Amino acid sequence: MSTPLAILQRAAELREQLNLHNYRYYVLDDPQVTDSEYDRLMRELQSLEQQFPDLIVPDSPTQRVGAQPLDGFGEVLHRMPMLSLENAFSDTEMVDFDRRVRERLGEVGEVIYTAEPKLDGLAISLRYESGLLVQAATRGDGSRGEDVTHNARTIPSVPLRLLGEDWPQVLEVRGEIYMPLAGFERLNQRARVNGEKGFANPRNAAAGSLRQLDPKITAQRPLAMYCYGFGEISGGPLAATQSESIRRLADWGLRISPEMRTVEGAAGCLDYYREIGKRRAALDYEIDGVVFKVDSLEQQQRLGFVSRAPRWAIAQKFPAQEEMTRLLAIDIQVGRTGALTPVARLEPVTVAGVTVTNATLHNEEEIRRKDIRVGDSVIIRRAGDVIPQVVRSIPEQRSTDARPFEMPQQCPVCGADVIRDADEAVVRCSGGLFCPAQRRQAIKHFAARRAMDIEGLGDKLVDQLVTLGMVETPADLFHLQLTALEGMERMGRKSAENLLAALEKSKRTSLGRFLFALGIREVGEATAQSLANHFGDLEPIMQADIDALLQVPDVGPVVAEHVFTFFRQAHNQEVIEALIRAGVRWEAIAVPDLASQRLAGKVFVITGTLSQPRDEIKQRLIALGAKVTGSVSKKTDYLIAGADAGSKLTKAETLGIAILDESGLNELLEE
Ligand code: JCF
Repeated sequence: MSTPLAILQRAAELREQLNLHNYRYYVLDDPQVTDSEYDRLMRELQSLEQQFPDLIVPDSPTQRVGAQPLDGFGEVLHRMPMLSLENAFSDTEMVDFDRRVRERLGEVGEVIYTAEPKLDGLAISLRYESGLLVQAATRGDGSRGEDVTHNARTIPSVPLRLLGEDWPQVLEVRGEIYMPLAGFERLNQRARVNGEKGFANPRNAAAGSLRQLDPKITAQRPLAMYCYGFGEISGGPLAATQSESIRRLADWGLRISPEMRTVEGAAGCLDYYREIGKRRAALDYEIDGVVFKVDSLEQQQRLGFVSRAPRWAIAQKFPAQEEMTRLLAIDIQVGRTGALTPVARLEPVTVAGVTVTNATLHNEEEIRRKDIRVGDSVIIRRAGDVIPQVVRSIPEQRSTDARPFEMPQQCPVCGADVIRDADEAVVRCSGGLFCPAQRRQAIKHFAARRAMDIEGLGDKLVDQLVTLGMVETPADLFHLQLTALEGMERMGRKSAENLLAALEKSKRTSLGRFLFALGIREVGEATAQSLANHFGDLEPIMQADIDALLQVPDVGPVVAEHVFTFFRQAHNQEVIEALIRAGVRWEAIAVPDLASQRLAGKVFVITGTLSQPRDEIKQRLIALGAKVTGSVSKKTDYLIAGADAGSKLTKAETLGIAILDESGLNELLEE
């Protein structure tokens, strides 16, 4: 059976549209259609190709993943070698490079360079013949690489067919395959969930993903490509300059760096280097420097090569973000909620210009996963302003007696037992506010700007006050005396007076701030405000049971439990009372009197799929005085049952509870 003409035409149309949408999305980052529209077109093409298999062509967007895994990689001979770059590790080396270029060219004026970030991925060469991708190869040793065509085809920013028609018959494009940071994080996250090790860095992840025998695996990896150079081109160069040649690639649907610029002379290069350096942390990919190339191809030709590196290009490297040092000890820090965090103490090492002596290790699980032991040689990474991290250890250099790390069973600060949260990787000190470490943090939190806003009571001062035993609970702050404060280190009469004035001023606060300042677990600013608005004053919050707390917008079972438990502790009740006696006060918030409302005392359960969000229905019922709970019991008055209601509906039926569907609910609400 031959394929009807109309079908042939439709398939061609779909291929063209899909290729264009793909280009808009992955290359230009500027999609024209929604994902669902794209999916719809793709499904239509797939279904046509299934009915009429002779429609399938190699550059069909349905054909990115090949059918069979390979047995091994073939070898590719690069007809034009894939070059490497000379490095400059300082401004001086960059300036020297520019001087050598001008001397060789006999140039009196400034040289124009193209500038671009140097991606930390792996180099690849794509070969297009008659506009079709026929081969993709890794760099290898520059002369011979590996054939990774089947995998390169799965990368959405690699066109299977070039756009337009003014491309040369043979076009070899060189560029970098990399893994965007967001995708790298997601990939490693998933690996961790599956109990796998994950990749050490995005570069390894990109290389590991491209060198897969099964293209189905590569297809699932978030890879992307930027083009920056050329191999064989039939008919000669594409333009007179590097920058113009690269721009032509963009017209054919190839992806080029939006950061590419042309700059003038060494000064222009150094400006660019600094600008990219500043923005480095904000880029969605890792770079290890900046590449400068003489822009004029005629000048490039005259400069030529030394061995495998062109004399017309240089990579100016950024200072390394990773260094090796020794892990001297793993200390434990105790946070405000008692969480024990391991901290790496390091032999001092300079990373990207800053001396690093501490690094985070997150938690016990992470230390185990990375197999980090005291005494190990470790790789430290410091990127942008983030806290330095221990990336990995080098177990090969480990002494045989190094023991795996174990969390202490007792809090290193107060000696209380350590407990492991049931569903968390976190271990906590059970000492509560009797633990000096937690007390210190609790007081810092209490004084913070968004909490009680006690101006001038910074972390250092809190540390001193707690160490000297002058403050044990937040309430003690309000009994500090001028004479005692004056006698403290780095505290004069004036600052002592200012602190007392700030303490006095902070006493007049709001219920929301006060609740937040108490530092109840999982109660952030928004939840604190929500509790305040719902209950109006402190007393009803302290009295509320779990059910009552669950009526508050955004309060779920975990938060309700923390709030309930907090106010049951005698210690917390005492501190609150002491604070109020010291003069801490707020205006009560007017709340509607639910007891007089139409649905006062009625208990509702909501189940199944409804046309409005469940939380919205819940809030409307609560506003009418009702209580909304999570499970059906004898106390339930009404079950609101949407579509596909399950066990709750059955239970309500057996208990003989009134059941309302959505229209019944609407009637009730509008009554
Ligand atoms: O981004 C890169 N890693 C990169 C590598 C950029 C370039 O323009 C390059 C390169 C390696 C060699 N250019 C050459 C000639």
